[in-house]
Amino acid sequence: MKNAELFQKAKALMPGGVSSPVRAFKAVGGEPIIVAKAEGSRLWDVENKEYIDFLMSWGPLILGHAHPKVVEAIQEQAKKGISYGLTNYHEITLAEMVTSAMPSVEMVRFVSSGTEATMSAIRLARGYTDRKYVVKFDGCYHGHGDSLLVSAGSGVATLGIPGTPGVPEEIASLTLVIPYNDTSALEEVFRKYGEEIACVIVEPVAGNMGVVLPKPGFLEAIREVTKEYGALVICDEVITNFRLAKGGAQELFRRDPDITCMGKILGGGMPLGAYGGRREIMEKVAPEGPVYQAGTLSGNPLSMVAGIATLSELFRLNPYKELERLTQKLTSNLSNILSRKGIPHRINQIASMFTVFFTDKDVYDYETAKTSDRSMFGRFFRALLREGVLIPPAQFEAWFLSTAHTDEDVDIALERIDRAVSSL
Ligand code: HOZ
Repeated sequence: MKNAELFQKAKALMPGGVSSPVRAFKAVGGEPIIVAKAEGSRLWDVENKEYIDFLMSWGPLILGHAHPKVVEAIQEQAKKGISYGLTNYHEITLAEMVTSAMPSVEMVRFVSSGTEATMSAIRLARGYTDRKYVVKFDGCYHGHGDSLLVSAGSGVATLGIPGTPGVPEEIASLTLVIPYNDTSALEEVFRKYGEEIACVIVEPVAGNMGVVLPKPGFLEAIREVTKEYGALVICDEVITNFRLAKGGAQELFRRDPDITCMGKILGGGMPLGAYGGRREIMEKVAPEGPVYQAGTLSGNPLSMVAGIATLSELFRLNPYKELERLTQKLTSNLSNILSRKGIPHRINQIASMFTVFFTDKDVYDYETAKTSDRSMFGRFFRALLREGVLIPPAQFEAWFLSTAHTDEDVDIALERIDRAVSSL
């Protein structure tokens, strides 16, 4: 089977030939690969070409592909039933793991994706405060819910889709967008709309305009101004939960959001999201309270056991220091390769996630992220792919490392990157 033939067939059957836009490799040129299998740090396409994988399914696979403990947990559970549509005891175990890892989360509701988590969290914030406005930051991406697709990052930014056809103006106008890391704009928007703002939703470390770190004082300013005006803080940790530390970005930056959205690593690669927060707020969720949200597959036992197996192994290994060392080895050598070839760049890194921007400007918000030379990124991506290194097929995303990546993987990847960059 050939990638190209299969992709032609896929295009006739699915919009763009994909189930999610960024997979079409549209912004980087060239045809996408069709995956056959993956294990550890490696992935193979249907032509049996092997890649060292730094995409890692966009973040969930902190233990690498097909980790034996996760696979075994899924297999064992599958024999006992794939879905019950009733509460299973694994939900209670995972809820205990989540609430003890993140002290700000006293109660949690499991859903099936990060998008569902953020959509539900916004509804909860509006229901709790009885207010309508949501503040979000330019270039942050919180899934594809109507209120959150305004000035969004990720595929919306990558494909340059301006507004969002399908989202009525009346709904879009309830989302107030300001630049990331801009404390004055934040204070200004609260001065103007403060009494009507339900919440501020933020990626504590942005991962969907590429990796962008919060400036000192930015997250603190969000907490202060929301407290002053009685609005809630929703921390979107779908990428950062269990990635930056056991307790996510909120542990690292000592933050106490009102609601936290989770996903990705939480489900170890199975479809799983969650939102949780202070008891008093979560008690507004049905059936305890009046804010309705439901799902036939919510709390699905396969996702639960995959999440439990992933978090158990992660907590046992506590690999954060080692992951950071390996990631720094990759980013510092990658930066040297680019510098030797005279290619302007900035690498924004935290823990085991990072983004390479082809620019000579520091990247601290979406405007500065957009100074990256995207045609260079496309050439870089394609050259890496030819050499057998898979990275996100989009500028405004993050590379991820896992515990399955070794020093040898990084050495081989750097040799391939060196060859690829020479060919640019
Ligand atoms: N940035 C997205 C998730 N955080 C990429 C995945 C997708 O859109 O398919």
